[in-house]
Amino acid sequence: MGDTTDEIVFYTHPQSRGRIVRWMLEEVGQPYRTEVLGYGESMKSPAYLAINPMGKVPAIVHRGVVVTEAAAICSYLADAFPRAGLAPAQDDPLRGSYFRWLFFAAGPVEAAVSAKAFGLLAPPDKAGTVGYGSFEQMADTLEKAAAGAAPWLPR
Ligand SMILES: N[C@@H](CCC(=O)N[C@@H](CS)C(=O)NCC(=O)O)C(=O)O
Repeated sequence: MGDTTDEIVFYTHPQSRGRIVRWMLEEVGQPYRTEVLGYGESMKSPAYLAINPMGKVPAIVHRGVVVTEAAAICSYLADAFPRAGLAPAQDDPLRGSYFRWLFFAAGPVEAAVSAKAFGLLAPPDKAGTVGYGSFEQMADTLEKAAAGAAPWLPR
């Protein structure tokens, strides 16, 4: 930390959500340095906890700033390197749609998929209180958004 150079340092593990960021970094096309951390000790070491107090990957450090959360990192990189053309411009109304689906993936989709994997989905009478509603409602919404939407999600 404290390094304010332009170098992007990427903290990851090959079997992790770091793959999302790796893909984004490759699309951005900027050079970056990868630090592979092991699950357990090295991810929970004081040195890494100083970067991400969650002790989780992915994280990046760029110009002295830490960014964690895969979706936030992708969004940050798209804005930091606009020439890659990976996000709608600041004045493009479609930026609203871009944020909508980015946050939908990081919030309801992520939560519902994790909850389902562990058999912990909220009971139907609590659908109104959880962000994803029901798994089916989330999946149906995503499916409808993605239908015929190549190469981007629709408005
Ligand atoms: N909300 C975070 C989740 C990060 C996360 O849970 N990473 C897992 C790997 S996919 C991790 O580092 N687990 C190690 C641990 O918690 O000890 C994101 O979207 O980036």
